[in-house]
Amino acid sequence: MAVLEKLTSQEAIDLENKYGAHNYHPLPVVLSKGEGVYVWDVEGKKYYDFLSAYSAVNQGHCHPKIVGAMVNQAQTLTLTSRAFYNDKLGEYEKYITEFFGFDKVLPMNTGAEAVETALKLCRKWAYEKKGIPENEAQIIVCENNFHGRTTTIISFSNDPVARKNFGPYTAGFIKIEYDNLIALEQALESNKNVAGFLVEPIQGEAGVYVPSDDYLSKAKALCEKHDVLFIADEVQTGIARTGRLLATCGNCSCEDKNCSGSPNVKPDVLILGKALSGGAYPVSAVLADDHIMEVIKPGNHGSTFGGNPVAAAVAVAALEVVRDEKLAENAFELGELFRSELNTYIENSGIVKLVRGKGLLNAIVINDDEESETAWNICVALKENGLLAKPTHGNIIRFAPPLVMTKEQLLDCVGIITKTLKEFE
Ligand code: IF1
Repeated sequence: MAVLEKLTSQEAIDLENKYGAHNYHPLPVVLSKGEGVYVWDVEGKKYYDFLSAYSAVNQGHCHPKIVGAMVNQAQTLTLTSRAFYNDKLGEYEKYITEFFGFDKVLPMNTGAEAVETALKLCRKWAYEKKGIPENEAQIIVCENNFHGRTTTIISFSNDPVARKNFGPYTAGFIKIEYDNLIALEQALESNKNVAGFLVEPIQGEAGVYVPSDDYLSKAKALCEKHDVLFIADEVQTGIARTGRLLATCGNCSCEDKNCSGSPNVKPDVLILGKALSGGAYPVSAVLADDHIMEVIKPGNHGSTFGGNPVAAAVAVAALEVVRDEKLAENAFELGELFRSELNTYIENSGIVKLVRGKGLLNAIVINDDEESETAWNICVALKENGLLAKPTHGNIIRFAPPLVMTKEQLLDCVGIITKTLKEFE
């Protein structure tokens, strides 16, 4: 079979099974086209995308402005490496640092690379600025975290599937319970060599756990008290996903009329990825002010593709779309509507325990145990009914549509979701 012939879904699935590593268990759907909030499978069936590639496609599939910027730059200059300067990186660095209110950015490609970069930056700052004895730095992380899949990152994961048989593990991490300020204070007071606290403003993979309203601000205050860097992993929660430009919300440039100013925390180190490119290209970034970023000297860190001209052009376009199309405001309003509609359904539901989230990062908890197939079966039924979503852990289904969704489309999706859930009541 000539690979260029149009594949059926089953042929495409069979090819992946035969020639690809089995590191995922995808829903049985083969997508071939995306536009805005919609995707199409190879047989031409149309779906609402309610996962947005795990919050990478916040600006909608194939946004013309972002794709245009990518194609234009790709036809001009794709990659110079950082052995030389290029005419796009400095402009991008100025744009993104002013956009989020930091002095400097270290450009990388994937979220995990940006997390690794932030860990290295934190450790180097601890040795050279805080005076922690070399190789003694400790970084506090939260139970049930998800920060990526590299060996160091899974070293501080407690997900056995992500961690087992990948040892020996990287040392230097202290795990505490998420959303527990007493646990954080105790860890800070009983370990003199703490360099940083790495935290997701909302734990996405764990099941969209939104912490108490004052958690992030009080955690930041504890970090300041102990001269520890507050490192926010906003790879999934950033770029307007939670109804604010950033879930930490501090120091951002948006004039969001809904912004109650909470939690209004400016991280010492901000990690971005995913929707920083609108899902068009791997782009991630670590932002910090000079007194932290200045510990990085030539040769300390880098990447062949980090800060390449295409990434720079795409990221500027992706951020302009967030600003110009007021995606944070839209996510805030549609998120309120989504949870209100789902809560009305839940009042009389036996199958759904609750809905939780912020902005358009939400999840429902299915009234069944973690090992059950119910959440998976609901997602297969949702697919049949024209909406794509996937369980995170066991009995939790994450709902994260592109932020360009209209109110009418959202209510259409609520109709599909409730119609499908009724099939399982
Ligand atoms: C997979 C999860 C989501 C992230 C946070 C860093 C990264 C991620 C908060 C690393 C990546 C992705 C990875 C993808 C599925 C997806 C995911 F289910 F794995 F946990 F979104 F919740 N920090 N999350 O969420 O970024 O290196 O992937 O660019 O690995 O299965 P990356």
